[in-house]
Amino acid sequence: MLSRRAALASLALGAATLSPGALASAEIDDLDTRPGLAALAAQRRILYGCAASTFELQNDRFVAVLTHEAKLIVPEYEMKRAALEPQPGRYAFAPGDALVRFAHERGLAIRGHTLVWHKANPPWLEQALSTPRKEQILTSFITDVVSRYRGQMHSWDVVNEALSPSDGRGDHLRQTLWLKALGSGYIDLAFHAARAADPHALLVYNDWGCEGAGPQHDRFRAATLDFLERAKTRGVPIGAYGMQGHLSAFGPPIDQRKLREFLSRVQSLGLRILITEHDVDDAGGISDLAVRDQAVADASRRFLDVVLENNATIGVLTWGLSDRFLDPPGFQAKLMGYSPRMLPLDDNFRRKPMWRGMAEAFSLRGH
Ligand code: 9MR
Repeated sequence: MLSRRAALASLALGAATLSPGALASAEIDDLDTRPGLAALAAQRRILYGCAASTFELQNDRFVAVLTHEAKLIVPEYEMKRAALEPQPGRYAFAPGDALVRFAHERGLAIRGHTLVWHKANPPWLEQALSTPRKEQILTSFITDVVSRYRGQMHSWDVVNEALSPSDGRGDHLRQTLWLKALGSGYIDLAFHAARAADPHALLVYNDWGCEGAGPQHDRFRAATLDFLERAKTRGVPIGAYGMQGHLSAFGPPIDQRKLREFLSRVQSLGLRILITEHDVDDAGGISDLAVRDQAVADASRRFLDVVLENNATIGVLTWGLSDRFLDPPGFQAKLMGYSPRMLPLDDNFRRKPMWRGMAEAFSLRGH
């Protein structure tokens, strides 16, 4: 199913062009021209980027802010299979193409998200996976999509969220339509197909579950390390571990020691580390804005300080840049009567404490 924003975006997209019109000079004057996150990160040889959508990029003022702050984008929705292949074998590339073109015109890198996931799939997929063509259903999509953008992508999230230790399997794999149809070999098939279609893009295994504190996360970290190690031993061409980095401002704080240890073990497997979807959920706290913003900033900083210590870390992406485009508030936030503030910029594109914390963390890296 299309998300609200994706549906709006496909309506708004029309001829699939995202070139913004000229900005009124008063609007430009209003924008912060001090160095953005990407410039600060670049001084430490890190990429900073964010998820973006065709819907958001209809806003000229936001485009100016985004191109100032970020050096890398990732489509929030447009390269998921539900968006790319709504009918079997009939691709809808226009929104994805528009984002790739936008990135190139603006001097930004772009990464792809995501080739194999148990969510955001077209409705026809599950039935097609019960036919003898099931393996091809997996690999031909990867071949077609990765080949189309060959040489143009910084990296691809090849497989997303395939682990779920609580599902009880020795290999830690999540029970999904892919596992059911193809067995555990689907992971290897996917990475090899992606590698064959683009020899240079960094291939990423992307997941959550290793960021947090508590026994569940200990188990997730151990499972992830075991999974990555076995995949490397089999010669699966995984180049990086993508840590999503969805945090919670008012939940248990992350355990920096455990996170540090986990990331150095990822590094010792010869993998790069990319933070792919960082944001900080501020649901559940008190409603005072300044307190919430500071709690978000503190949680982010606590996380990024550890992540940036590791020199296998090549970049940090937030899952969006401005609170303006966040999905509608969840039930809890509605009860509290406030909208979520999970990202570096507020809903008027002004820098928040989270922005300042990130800027400081980038500036301190390596010191
Ligand atoms: O933020 C995305 C939301 O707008 C989409 O409706 C949803 C389904 O496509 O995916 C969300 O992004 C998810 C990402 O693709 C994978 N990790 C979790 C993200 C947040 O839920």
